[in-house]
Amino acid sequence: MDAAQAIHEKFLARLRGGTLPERVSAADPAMVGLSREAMVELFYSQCTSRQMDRLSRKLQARGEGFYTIGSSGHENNAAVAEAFRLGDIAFLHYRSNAFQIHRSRQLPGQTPCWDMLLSFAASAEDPISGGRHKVIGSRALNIPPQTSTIASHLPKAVGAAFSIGIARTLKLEDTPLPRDAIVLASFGDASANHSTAQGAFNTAQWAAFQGTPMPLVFLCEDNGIGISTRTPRGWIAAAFQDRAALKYIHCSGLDMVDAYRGAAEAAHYARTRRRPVFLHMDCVRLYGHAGSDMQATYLSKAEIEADEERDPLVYSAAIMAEQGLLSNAEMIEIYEETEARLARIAEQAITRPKLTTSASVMASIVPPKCEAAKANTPSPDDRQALFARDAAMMDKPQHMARLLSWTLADLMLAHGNIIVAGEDVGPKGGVYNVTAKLHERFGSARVINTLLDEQSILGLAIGAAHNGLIPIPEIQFLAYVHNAEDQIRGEAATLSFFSNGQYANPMIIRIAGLGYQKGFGGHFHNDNSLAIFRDIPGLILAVPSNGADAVEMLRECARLAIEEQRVIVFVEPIALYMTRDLHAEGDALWTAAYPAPGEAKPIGLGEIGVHGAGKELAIVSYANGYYLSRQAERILTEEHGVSARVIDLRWLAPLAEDALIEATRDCAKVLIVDECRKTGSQSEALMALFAERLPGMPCARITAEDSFIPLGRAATLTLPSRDSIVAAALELVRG
Ligand SMILES: Cc1ncc(C[n+]2csc(CCOP(=O)(O)OP(=O)(O)O)c2C)c(N)n1
Repeated sequence: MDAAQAIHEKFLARLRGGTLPERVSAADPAMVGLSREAMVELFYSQCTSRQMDRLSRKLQARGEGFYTIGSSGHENNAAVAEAFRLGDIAFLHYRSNAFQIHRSRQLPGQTPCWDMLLSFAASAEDPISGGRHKVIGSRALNIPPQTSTIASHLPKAVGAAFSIGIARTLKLEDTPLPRDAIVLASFGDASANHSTAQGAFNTAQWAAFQGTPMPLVFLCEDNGIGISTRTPRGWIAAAFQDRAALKYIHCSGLDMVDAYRGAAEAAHYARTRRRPVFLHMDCVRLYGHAGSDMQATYLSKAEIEADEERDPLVYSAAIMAEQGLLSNAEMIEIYEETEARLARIAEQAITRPKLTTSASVMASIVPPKCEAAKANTPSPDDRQALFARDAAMMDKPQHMARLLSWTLADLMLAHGNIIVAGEDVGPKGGVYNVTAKLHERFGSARVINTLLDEQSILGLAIGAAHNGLIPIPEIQFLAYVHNAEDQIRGEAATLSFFSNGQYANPMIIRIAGLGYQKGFGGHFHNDNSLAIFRDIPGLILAVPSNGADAVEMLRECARLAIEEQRVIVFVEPIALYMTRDLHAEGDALWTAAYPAPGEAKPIGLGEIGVHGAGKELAIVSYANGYYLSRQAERILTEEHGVSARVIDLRWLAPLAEDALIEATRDCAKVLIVDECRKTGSQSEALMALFAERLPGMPCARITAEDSFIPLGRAATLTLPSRDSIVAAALELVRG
């Protein structure tokens, strides 16, 4: 028999036969502060959650539903919801339906079952994801939707908890999370082992250990198994009950009163002490992992039956009976009436419209524009004070690193909700001084030296963005973003899509990267691939080649984050940070004077740079490739009589296709210079673009080899050089 049916029948048989079991806990409702009304309401929520599970399986069998990962056995999430406030943002495990159902009681006018059934049916009217994903979530209930990647929501939960303290210190008004809010992040016992989860626990501990407020409850819903792999008995308790600066609380998820006791204690501790808690709740997984999972292939019949005997709904019924709250007949009536009511709602939900066009699917990839946070227009005096110690340098041309640093300072002065976070960005000012003096100017609450963990840095940014901050996280070197890539690819970039544009996490991720460094090297400091950013829908990838552009591009990125809620990756070419000269020593052609905000011509998203007007050849490049192409162009003109123009892409994603076609259309030939590895490089997209949009245009490319970068003088052997660009250009032009 189907597990859901077996458990259903056992529940009814126990109620009809009057054979309810002993409770698994002696926790007393009055002692833990659980009122009689609340207990009855919890029972209702639990029955609703159970019947939603049963219904979703039936809908899937009919081809009307698309998701059956169940919450059965985890119904005491309702008791957790009872212990938390609506203002407590909840990043939930996928078995937490009962949490959402029960939380909805805190807000009048909610229709959680209708909402969830629309989601089961993948209807475009599903209020959380618009039919894009079956997720638990509700904007009104302060439950952002989570992706399927287990544990990946934990770093942002830490970030959100951290941001509550930051907002408090900065006295920011109107942040989405109240000042006394706490954060809830739930996950399974197998997920607790994931390095992402472990990183999040460690980060919360690291912060709390040094007194940083971290009002956060990690809820481990321990059902003893992850798909088919058993968690060693006792592992979660052994691994978590004695960690530095992490309070451990255990409760039974089989007993409503004990679950509430544990959750209330955890919430109280996190709220009053502003310190993190690990709440360990025993649960049972009743229907196997998900729809098609056959438990019998990896669990014995006896094991499955033993689990079925631990049904929390049966224990809740025992509590109702013990406390004289509901008779067995009344419980049967509630259970069956819930089933019938939900079935009626489902018949309506499955008729609601689905997503029918690619445009409707894609409508929420880019988040909606928002009311811009109030920019404080700094007075000249404010700016003068800000830059007092740099005044002597400010009217002289400077290199990119210093120009970026001043741009950051001006942005932070104008927008009190911008924070900068990363490894060593504080008093040291970062490895390349780009965040120099920001710490002394804006303090530790806005210029945050993080621990050494890229997932946590990006998680901090995502969580802080959920709370109305505009984070500018820094990744020290491009090669080190890869171990945290999912936080961009799977989390930050997907949030608007999966929440139908209701949630956004605007941020500018600054990353120092690319090759050509002299004297400091090896592959990991000269990583020359941007492939991982090129295929992420909605992500903006900015790569300036010079300081003047970098200033205006960073200002545009701030506007895009603040006004348009965009996620931006801003890659800064390390080799050009301190570069001053272009053609000859002392020419200072790669420096620029720092323009105050509004003084220089802005560079909008998608605006490319065009140098020269030669018609024989257009060289299309970016970053170091653009710099070298500018050197090559002079040789081509002066020594070979080739008239060329050099185009700087500036924005690699989205590619400014129309602008590029317009800027090259009147040229005879196009040479693409790409410093990234040939495979996966932008040159692939550019070759395709020219083939499609300018058929017949002779087009060639020069790229880096598919190699890693070696040390010392060999560091540039695999990369395009000024001379190889000249050679490739001559070959193309002269045929
Ligand atoms: C990073 C990642 N790896 C693998 C998976 C596939 N997967 C989905 S759920 C799951 C098991 C999770 O078990 P547990 O955390 O104990 O939660 P439970 O399902 O038991 O509630 C796995 C391996 C995933 N979703 N994400």
